[in-house]
Amino acid sequence: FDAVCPLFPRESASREVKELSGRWDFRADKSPDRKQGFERAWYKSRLAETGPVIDMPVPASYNDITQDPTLRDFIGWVWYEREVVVPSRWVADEGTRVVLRVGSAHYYSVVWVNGVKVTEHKGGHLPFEAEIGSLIRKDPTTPCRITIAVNNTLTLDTLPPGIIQHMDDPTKYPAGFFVQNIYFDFFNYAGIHRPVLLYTTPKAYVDDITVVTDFLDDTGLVKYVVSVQGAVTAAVKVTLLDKDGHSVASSNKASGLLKVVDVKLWWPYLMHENHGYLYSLEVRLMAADDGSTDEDVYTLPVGIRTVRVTSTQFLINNKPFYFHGVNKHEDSDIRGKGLDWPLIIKDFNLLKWLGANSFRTSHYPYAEEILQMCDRHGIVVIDECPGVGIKDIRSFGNASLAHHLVVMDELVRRDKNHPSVVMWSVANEPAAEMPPAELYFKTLIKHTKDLDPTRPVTYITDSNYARDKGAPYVDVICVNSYFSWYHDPGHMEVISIQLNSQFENWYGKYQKPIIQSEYGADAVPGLHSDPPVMFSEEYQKMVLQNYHDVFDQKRKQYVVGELIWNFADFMTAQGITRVVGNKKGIFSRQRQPKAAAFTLRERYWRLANETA
Ligand code: GCB
Repeated sequence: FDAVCPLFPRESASREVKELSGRWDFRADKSPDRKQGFERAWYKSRLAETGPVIDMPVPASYNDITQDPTLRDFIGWVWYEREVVVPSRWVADEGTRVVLRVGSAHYYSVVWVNGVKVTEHKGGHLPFEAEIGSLIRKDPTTPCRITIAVNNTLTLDTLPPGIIQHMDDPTKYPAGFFVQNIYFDFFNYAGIHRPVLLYTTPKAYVDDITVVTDFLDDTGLVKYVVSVQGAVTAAVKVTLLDKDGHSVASSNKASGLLKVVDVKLWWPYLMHENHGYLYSLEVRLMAADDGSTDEDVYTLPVGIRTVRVTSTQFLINNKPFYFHGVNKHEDSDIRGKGLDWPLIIKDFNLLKWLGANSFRTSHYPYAEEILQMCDRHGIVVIDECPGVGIKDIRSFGNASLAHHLVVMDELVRRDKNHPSVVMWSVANEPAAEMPPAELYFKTLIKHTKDLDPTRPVTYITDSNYARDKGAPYVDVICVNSYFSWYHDPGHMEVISIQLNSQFENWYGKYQKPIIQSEYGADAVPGLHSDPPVMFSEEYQKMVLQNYHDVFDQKRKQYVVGELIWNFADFMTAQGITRVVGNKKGIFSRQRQPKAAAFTLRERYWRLANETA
């Protein structure tokens, strides 16, 4: 299968994009073993010819779209299909590459065009694509039929891992009954979550660009490498433009170093008036002299900044950076994990209202569109892979590790050029005290550093500092703790003691900077109690305040950040500790503030003013 082009599909003078968002035909394969679609080759003709179909929006999770409880909790293959009219000039011109790209589909996908399999992909949060020009040219008069089968089953070797449990006792369960067990705390939404599109490039095209930035006094340094496909000789011209479109540096080489005088650095939100300053790197692949290939143009946003970690600090542009931000989810009513622009922009407005300067992409890579917003607004990102819930010892096996390494390849390849991404997180709360965790994390972190030597690497731990086997390999210690919630529920008086010991123990053992990567408490919106009791808005607010007192002592030493769990309430599997989902949001799922949001807002703006 084709490798994925790492470049986000953008329109240019040489490239066109056709979005396939909207209504698709859909059917869940409810046969007992879920294999009927493959056995009867549903991809060979129109889906509506092999059985009933329903309307399904793309992008969106399918779970909350209908009134059918068996679709909400469905496990197995679902089938999507739509026909698209391909512009005749794309078909007519043999020199045009036509690429079908899926932003993400959860979890395993197989794609056919006019009944011919063109690609498959494992993993729910990263893009995949296939060149389909020759297929659509075979029969230019019929519309192009795209079929995508998606399976949400999670096993011990998937990321995140899960396990299917068959219940065979006929006195308790109907025949063939099985459940999907998961080890993570969010609903396993499924379907085509990000846009599906067709885009074109010329036959010879810019396949990848890598930039690494630095600066010396007032001079910005942009090291770049352009990779080209389909050209015999590649004449490349690169031009770096400032925000006003003025050229500030250029070169005629496919790789090199651009120098920018009086550089405007990329700064985090609220740290500088130039927060989120972006240059544009225009890369031009010249047409061949003999006319055999056309010109290709691709423009990449570039933020010039550096990242470095010392034993007590996290430095951006050599200045100490303190993360005051949130953990998020891609989650909302009706659309589940489907990409939704109103939601994205609303969330950025709320982040800015809060005075948050950062978030972690808990617990999987977010849409590229979201990272582009972070670049523009100066929101700093800890980019997390879907390594959440690695709890079963079998998930530390060779097959799991091999897949985890591939996921890091795909993630770094996709996100390496975002100035907002300052650190990779390879996992969340793994069973890091188990013996195989040491080699697993040593290998995984080394692999990630080989892929990208410019960014620190971490994983998020809730293990005991004395027994955590991966901590020696991380650059920053990221700790989650829920004092007076999961431990000593109702006793806020323990927080200051336990949190102080937590920091002192970790720092004492490792002398690395520490981020409180999660803390918080559930609050059902509108539930009030004074004196505060658990699940009331007052209790949530007081828990945060007790944590903040300790952060204020320790941030003068080696604590470099605090990320609240969570930005907003989100859906989870059903269970006795979840009241229609996780309620640790400081905003409700509909993005209305709870009392804690105002507490945090006051604090974040104060912190921002101190460090500006
Ligand atoms: C955690 C997990 C997060 C959960 C949260 C909670 O430690 O990292 O995914 O949602 O706790 O609320 O239990």
